[in-house]
Amino acid sequence: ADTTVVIIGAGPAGMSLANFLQRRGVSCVVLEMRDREYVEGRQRAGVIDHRAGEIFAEFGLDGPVAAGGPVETLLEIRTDGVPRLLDVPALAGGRPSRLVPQQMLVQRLIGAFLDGGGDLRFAAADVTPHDLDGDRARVTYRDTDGTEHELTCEYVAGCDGFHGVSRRSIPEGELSTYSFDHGIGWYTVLADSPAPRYPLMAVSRYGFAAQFARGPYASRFYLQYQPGDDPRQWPDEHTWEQLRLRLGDESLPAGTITGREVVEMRSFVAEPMSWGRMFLVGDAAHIITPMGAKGMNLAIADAYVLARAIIDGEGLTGYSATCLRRTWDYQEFSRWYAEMVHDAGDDSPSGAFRRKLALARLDRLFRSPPAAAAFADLMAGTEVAP
Ligand code: RFL
Repeated sequence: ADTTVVIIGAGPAGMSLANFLQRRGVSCVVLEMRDREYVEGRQRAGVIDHRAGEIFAEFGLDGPVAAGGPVETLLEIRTDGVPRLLDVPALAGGRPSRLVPQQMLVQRLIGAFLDGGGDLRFAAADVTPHDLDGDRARVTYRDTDGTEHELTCEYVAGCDGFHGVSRRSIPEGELSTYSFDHGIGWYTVLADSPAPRYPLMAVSRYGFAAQFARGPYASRFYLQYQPGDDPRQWPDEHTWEQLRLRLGDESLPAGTITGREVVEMRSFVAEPMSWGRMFLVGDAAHIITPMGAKGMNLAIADAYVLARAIIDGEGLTGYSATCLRRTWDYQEFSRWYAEMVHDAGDDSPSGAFRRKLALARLDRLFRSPPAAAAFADLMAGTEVAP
């Protein structure tokens, strides 16, 4: 074969896997349909959890990848403007997460892989896997000149996100899919506004809002919106007004908004996560809501399980079951978290009842050490036995 693993997609999943394999001398080629500038500029997630940090450290990538990322300390939960602080790393037994914006993580992973002599081909068009159930798989693509190329390999790692080609290349009927619409509208803006002192989640009768640091002078805000509303039509002044109400902070300065996006609060899982020589990794196999910040961390954890199985040569039969166990654990966590903070701003009679439940759930985190520890454990990221 031309290489051991063809990796489709150079996001967090694909570039983590590529670096793990490279560090253990397993050959791979990465095919990415976009150009480098695009891939390195895509802003999304911002936190690598403690477990992901351990994984990078195991491959000597802690410094090159996670360096400089401030350690997360307290989490602020503000209820109707009243702040309370939760020491999540301490509650998790001293396991802090780290602030590393996704585009910085991807930039660093690409840099480390190329510095190590890695083979990464950008602008690869029409990437198509073939012979996934044969003795050897093939992947074809076209370069920018339109020239067709073919790579033979032992394994194909489908790291091409939810809309990629990998999952679609598995014959229909071989996968069971599960999807869920959480029925919550979420609007996110990226703004040049000072980072909050602590990651901040605010629950109020005006709805949910959150603010997270994306570097020292940038923040990502999230705002819940009512079904039927279209926040993309909101004037920026309305967004700031809503943020001030929900965060209970009249003096919140209005910065320049540099990005606006409606986030689908949607979950999706495909089972199994492999078929023949194709292994789905990250968003190609599952989508999770941003509540709990697990999307990118799941991608890194999947990449780790696949890399270990290939490096150790112990067979790949357990890959899917191991990854799915963690995926469902995190899906449940994310749903629980979303219910806890989104039911507080609905004034219908059943909404008023759910608001009380939501506040009780939040309150439990501050009253019950076991409840707080369970929450913190999931925030830090869990290891699952195969
Ligand atoms: P990605 O990042 O989508 O990367 C897939 C790569 O594959 C390429 N590709 C192809 N290449 C070749 N041929 C094809 N046919 C291809 N099709 C696609 C794409 O160009 C791309 O480079 O998937 P990956 O690597 O699995 O990583 C997953 C994460 O990106 C995702 O889970 C997170 O961004 C989700 N997410 C968050 N996760 C967190 O852990 N914490 C967060 O706070 C968080 N916030 C977020 C988020 C996602 C968001 N959006 C918009 C989806 C906030 C937002 C707004």
